[in-house]
Amino acid sequence: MAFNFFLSLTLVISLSTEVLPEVLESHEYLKREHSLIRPYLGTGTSVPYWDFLGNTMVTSNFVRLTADVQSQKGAVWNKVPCNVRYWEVQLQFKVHGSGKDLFGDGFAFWYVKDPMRLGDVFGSMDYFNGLVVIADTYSNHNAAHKHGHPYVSAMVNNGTLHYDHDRDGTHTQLGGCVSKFRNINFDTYLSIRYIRDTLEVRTSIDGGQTYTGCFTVVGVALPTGYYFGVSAVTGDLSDNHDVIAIKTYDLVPLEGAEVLEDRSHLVPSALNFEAPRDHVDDPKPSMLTGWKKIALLVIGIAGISGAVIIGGLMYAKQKENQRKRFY
Ligand SMILES: [Ca+2]
Repeated sequence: MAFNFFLSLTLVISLSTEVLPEVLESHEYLKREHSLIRPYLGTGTSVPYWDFLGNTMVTSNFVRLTADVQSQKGAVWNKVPCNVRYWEVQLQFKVHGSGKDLFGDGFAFWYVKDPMRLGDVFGSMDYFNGLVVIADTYSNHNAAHKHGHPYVSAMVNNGTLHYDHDRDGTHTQLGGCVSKFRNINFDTYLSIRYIRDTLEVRTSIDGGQTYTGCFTVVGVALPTGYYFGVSAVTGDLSDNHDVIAIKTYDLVPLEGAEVLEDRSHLVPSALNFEAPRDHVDDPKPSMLTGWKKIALLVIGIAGISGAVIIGGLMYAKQKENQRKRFY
């Protein structure tokens, strides 16, 4: 009996361990219409579901957004708007070039309202509506950062924010991590997962089959109906920015009220920006002239004296009260 009880208890425990919800709490389905997989070319010379812009070149093994050549811009854009509510995009990429110390500028993954716009943010449009995840290989403002490069970060925009290249977007980023993905022989991946207003970005760059967390941000609102894309840019510095594959998964929550929610009219927003990183502005000249400093000093001394006097009075009063209590 006792043994049976113990056995069933163990069973219950092990069962409950098994049915504990995983982090994902969803089924995953590959969405072919949002994926870019070898062989890229369909019948003829077109690539099903995808458009290309700028210097982009399609080969049989990779889609090269920029070559290791100065002043290039390229992008690949999904033709089909994403009406999947919650998704994960696994981007297999390769950034490589001849530069040992100097290389750039990087690439960006997009989920935006307006696709197919060449521009100044890693090859695509500034003041965008939606999400960008940036893999920035060149530090424009090294003194400003406590971190190294390459650096992966995210920004959500409702069309009003400017991406500040000179500061590597540090004041609009939601989160970020250093990721040494450049010029390595392993397959390198970036996973961008958006489920239940949470954005999770992970990387896989060490040849293992697993992802490592880069950052997670809660309170991110993104509508359905936007477009996926990847763009890249070179300037004075350059690199090959290659996309090997884009695999998009539909994350279907197993339960929850959001299943019925219409998210097509959401305005992109994020609850929290990361606290601005230390950045070195030119020091502002002191606005306090001589007499103002003296006035402040006087006020300060008066304040401190006042506090000491009041403190002393309170202490005396307290002592008196204690005496009253004891006698
Ligand atoms: Ca940069």
